[in-house]
Amino acid sequence: MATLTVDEFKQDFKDMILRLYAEDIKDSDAHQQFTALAYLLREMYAPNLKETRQRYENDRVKEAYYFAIEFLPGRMLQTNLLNLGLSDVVMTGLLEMGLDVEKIVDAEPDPGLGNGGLGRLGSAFLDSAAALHMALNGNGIRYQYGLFRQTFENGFQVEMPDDWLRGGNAWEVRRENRACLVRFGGNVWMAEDVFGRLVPHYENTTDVLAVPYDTGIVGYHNHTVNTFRLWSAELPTDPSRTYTLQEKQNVNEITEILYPDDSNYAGRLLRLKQEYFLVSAGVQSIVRHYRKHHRNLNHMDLTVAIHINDTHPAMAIPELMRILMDEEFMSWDQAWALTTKVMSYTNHTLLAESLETWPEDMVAQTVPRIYQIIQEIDRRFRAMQVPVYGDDRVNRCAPLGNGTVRMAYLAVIGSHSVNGVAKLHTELLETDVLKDLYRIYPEKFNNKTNGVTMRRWIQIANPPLTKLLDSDVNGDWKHRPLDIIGVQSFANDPTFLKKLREVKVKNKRALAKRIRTHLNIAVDPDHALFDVQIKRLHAYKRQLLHALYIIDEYQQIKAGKDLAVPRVHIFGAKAAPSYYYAKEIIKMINELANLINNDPDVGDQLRIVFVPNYGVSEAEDIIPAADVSEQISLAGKEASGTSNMKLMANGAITLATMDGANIEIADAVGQDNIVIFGMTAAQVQAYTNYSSQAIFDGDKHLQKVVNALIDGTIPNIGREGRDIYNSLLQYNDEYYVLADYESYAKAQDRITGLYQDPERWYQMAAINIAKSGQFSSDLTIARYGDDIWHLTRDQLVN
Ligand code: B1N
Repeated sequence: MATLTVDEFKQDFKDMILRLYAEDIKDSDAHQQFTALAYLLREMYAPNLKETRQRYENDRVKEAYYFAIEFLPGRMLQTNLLNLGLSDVVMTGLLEMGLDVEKIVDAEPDPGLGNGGLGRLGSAFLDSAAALHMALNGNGIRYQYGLFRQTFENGFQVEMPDDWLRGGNAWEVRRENRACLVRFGGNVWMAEDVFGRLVPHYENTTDVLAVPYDTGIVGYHNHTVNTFRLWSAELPTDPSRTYTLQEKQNVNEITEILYPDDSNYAGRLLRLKQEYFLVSAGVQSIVRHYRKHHRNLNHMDLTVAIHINDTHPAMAIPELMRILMDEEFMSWDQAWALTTKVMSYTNHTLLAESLETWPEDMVAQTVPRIYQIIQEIDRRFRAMQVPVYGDDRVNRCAPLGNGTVRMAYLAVIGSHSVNGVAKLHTELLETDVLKDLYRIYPEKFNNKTNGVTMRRWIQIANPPLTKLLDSDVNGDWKHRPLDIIGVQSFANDPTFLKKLREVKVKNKRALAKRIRTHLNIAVDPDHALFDVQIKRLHAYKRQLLHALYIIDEYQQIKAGKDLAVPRVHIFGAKAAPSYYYAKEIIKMINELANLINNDPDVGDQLRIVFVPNYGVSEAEDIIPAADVSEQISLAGKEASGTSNMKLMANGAITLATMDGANIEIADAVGQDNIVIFGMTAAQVQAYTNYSSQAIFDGDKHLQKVVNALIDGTIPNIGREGRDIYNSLLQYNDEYYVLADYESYAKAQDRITGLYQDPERWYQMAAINIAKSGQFSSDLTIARYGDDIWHLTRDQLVN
């Protein structure tokens, strides 16, 4: 915690603006003011960053490195203010100087270095680890362009580049003195050196300089500041060599863009290069750091853990093997024993199309030495396991197969721990996706249900709720997440429930105001139910199911039947630019919005708001204002989900299938405080003779709803409507939308009934908030630290 008076802050701020811009505050703009603030904060935590690093080194503290191809940090100004304990002083000071705090906050670019939940989870973990004094470092890629900015033109998604670094990044420090060389391509062969050791010889390789940029991750009200390192690709500074423009472009392109495919494996060469670039730079820098204090790497596992977040960084396994053998001259057996002790792996998906496999020839050409090592891992795995498990099973789960490198299998075989991200997900890994390897290595498998950081999603995003919890709830919910259970004792207290309702209405009014100014849509925060679905646009997440219900509501209204409760349906979703079907869904929902929002027959009963460019900052505005949380994926497809957790913590009622972490939310709050519908994963698995046409033919009501896609009800969707219609009928509805429709519509009707009884509704909301503590990423990361990495940490009392 930093100490500073309001007057000192004002003076420091003024001086900083002068030093940076040679200007008075009154002449500076919001971006300059943000930057000056960021620099001030950086100066304040810099000593702690240095001391944290020195403490880890001097005390030989075990450190874990979280390798991930994406992170999604969100804006950092408010997080750092909160964690340093400076929010009040700085807010007061800025107000006294007559500055517009909201404008300053909004001037910070939101780093879109991830697609969705996977990247956001990594950032939540870094935040939580620092809060718990855990030595966890982030290791990722500094993409020059983050995930595209989404705009709508005539209802179509249009992608714009996200040039987030244009105004500079105030939080990072470039550390050219810690750069590493990463080798690509060329030829490699093994030959004896003068000592008779087998070493690789390389020719015609392309060398790329990996330059790290470090950002401090400030712990909550403590002295820990951890390091979040992002690598940027540059030309090596080799004075004996000149480079052509083409060569420069080939190098720069490695860290130029983030692949915009959420949960989808693209198989592009550039992505493979990104993966090896991240892994090689990261592992080299870990080894170099370790070597400063140790004569050899024999006991590296005692102070180093490397975590592979999904398979994208799985080449960390052969890369560490390479360094241990080629540069440290360890035997295979010793290197392998060490590598598997250091490495651990999290799987994030069950979708077949997301499981990464790389063509062997592509790997052989791009990273030849790594390919040799993977071949040897494969050979030894087979030699060891075939006698025990037989050819068939081993063939099914070896690292090499069908001419490809199977990254998930490589990750399992090379790690000591493999975890899924929700109970159901882990179970399905064990019984289905990874069942052969589970049979061989049952002891490696474990579950770590995801979590979210309540500092960002309650304290920062929802100040009114924070205030209510602070004044009424006993215990220390800000430090001990489970203490939020204190809300439960108010579940029958009408005074508290009234205050909770006032909190929600206040947040809804704030969101309504933003919707009015930015999107020019009028929504009624006082009477309408805010029904929210915010996540990537993906067929398995079934935004279509939600949209069909809105058509249903609209048809009711047109038939002269008023809705019992007015609704605002809020969507936020980016589609991968190449995901044609997902973009058609966006177009359809936008045209449906156009129709409904402008139909005088609808009056105030129904609105659709499609918030463009959904990301972390948009989520901070929407989530506190949500009444209903739509978590309606086909059961067995969503590994966990995390917006479900943020929304419940903000008092939204979950409308869900029994999928991912929804199941654990249902267990926590009980069947009376959640609305569940649809098939279970087991029912989906057993439903082998599904005919969407049969369901359609047997349900007049459903026919009318689905026909709206093609009968001209919704203008301007000729082609999209037909394609979506065909996906449901001609192509037998891959995600069982029609099979679950009736159950979903009934669940929505239950929601309507519940909402009409405000006391009952806010009782449910209170219980959801009370039970959200178990989904704090503080608890999740503590379990990673205890069970997988064996790190020291602060004890959480609960
Ligand atoms: O990871 C989240 C989960 O909560 C979600 O259920 C899951 O869908 C998500 C390749 C992915 N799985 N796989 C990805 C993202 C980008 C990419 O290029 C795969 N994202 C998830 C956190 O566990």
